[in-house]
Amino acid sequence: SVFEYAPAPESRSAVDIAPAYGLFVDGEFTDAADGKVFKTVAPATEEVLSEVAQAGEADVDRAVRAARKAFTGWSALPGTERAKYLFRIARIIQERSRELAVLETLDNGKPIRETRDSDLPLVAAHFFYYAGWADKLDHAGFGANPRPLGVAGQVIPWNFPLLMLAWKIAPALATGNTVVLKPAETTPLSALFFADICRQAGLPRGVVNILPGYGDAGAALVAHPDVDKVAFTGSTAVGKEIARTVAGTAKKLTLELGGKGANIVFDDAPLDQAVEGVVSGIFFNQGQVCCAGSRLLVQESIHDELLDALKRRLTTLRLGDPLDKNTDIGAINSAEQLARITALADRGEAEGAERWSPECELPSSGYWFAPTLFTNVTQAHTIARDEIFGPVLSVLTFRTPDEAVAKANNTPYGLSAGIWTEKGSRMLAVANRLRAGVVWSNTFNKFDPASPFGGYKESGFGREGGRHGLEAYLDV
Ligand code: TXE
Repeated sequence: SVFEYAPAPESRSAVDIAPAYGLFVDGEFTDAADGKVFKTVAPATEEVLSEVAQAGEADVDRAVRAARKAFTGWSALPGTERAKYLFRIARIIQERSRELAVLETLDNGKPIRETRDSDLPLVAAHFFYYAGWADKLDHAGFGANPRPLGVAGQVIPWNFPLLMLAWKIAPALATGNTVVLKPAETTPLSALFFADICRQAGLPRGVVNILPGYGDAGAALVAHPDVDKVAFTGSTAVGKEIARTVAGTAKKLTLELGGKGANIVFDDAPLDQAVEGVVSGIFFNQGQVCCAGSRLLVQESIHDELLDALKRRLTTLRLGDPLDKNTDIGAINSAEQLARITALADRGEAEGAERWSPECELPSSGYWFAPTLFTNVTQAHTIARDEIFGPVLSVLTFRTPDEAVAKANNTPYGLSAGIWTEKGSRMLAVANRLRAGVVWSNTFNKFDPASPFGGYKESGFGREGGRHGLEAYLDV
């Protein structure tokens, strides 16, 4: 790994952030048509990192036109040629991964260990994986000569800025589509660095366009009449709004929305391993993960033993400077998100659940929330139902596998679940009855670009990753 000899803390100077950035349209960085800009802030310190052009409707129109113009040439390229660009992009991401990891940690607030060891390797892996498909689409099981859809309008969130970009852009380009992507307003920087990487890779102009901005730019993109395909990852509320916008058109749509994942621990589970999985399930990226294991379902007979072990483990977590490679818990991404988490946790307490956090000192500036456990939680509690999207775990109990399945499925969401047991038969029987797009067993948060990811129920539809991820960008 290129990070093996990185010092702790990782150096802020590993990345050169310009004081201002433009939109990336038709291969050039440009101002917004109305000249608007917004500031992006490091959530760990509230330091202003840069001033970024803010896209509006006119910019969306300009970017979509650039993508449409580029589509003719890009879609006509042989797959082997598109693959070369994607391989090149993947290699540049690897070469620049230290810089990108530091950048992502600064703009998002998550620990460098995560950006360095999870996000960036997965981002590169995603481009490598889809590069491999670009010249094999005839063999993907969709019939001969499947066609790209055209211009893809993509809107992504702030929790995995570069990884969500990779999930969206790699399959779109591999299949011959062109892209207009809007990153989230709190994390625009890595997408703009990616724009620079596209230039470095010699990607033809207009194939990828990046429009930093707010929800209004996202809404304009989704509604643009010349966008053929919409891909969204974000809140369920906005996802439903987008579904309504798209409903009256011929656009294709995939949605990856919220979750309320259950981590189910049976009495025969390898306990230490389960504790690690439960901790990673909810505290990875401060719990700001759509597939977080935010509900712990523990078999009643081992409740006390597991909770004791869990609390002991939580007291060892290190919260603080995200650039320090020993840090486990970084900052919450924004003041708004911190307010949402705080309100839901307070509600848990008000509704009678028992709150516990390890002793930990929160830094005086930035957005921070201590790892939090709630016990005595019932299914009626708000914290057992609503997505918190923060480092807050709700603990419920069960007695039988049937009860575990019923409770795990008792949510409008259906994105992820985890099962901890030594019994293979039980694992398979339970997994098959869970209404969740991904079920992990004796592990959690494992990702592979070859594995499709996506939700059941209100967690959305369509799959990203794997061969299935190609289908979302093809007419078959
Ligand atoms: O989401 P939004 P927010 C959940 C999580 C979190 C909550 C709110 O529970 O607490 O959503 O987060 C763009 N048309 N998830 O407010 O608003 C917006 O600019 C088109 C789960 O950040 O959905 C950003 O780029 N686009 C989740 C993106 O949508 C619009 C990840 C996501 O922002 C828009 C994030 C509109 N009308 C939050 N309004 C997951 N599934 O992983 C906003 N946007």
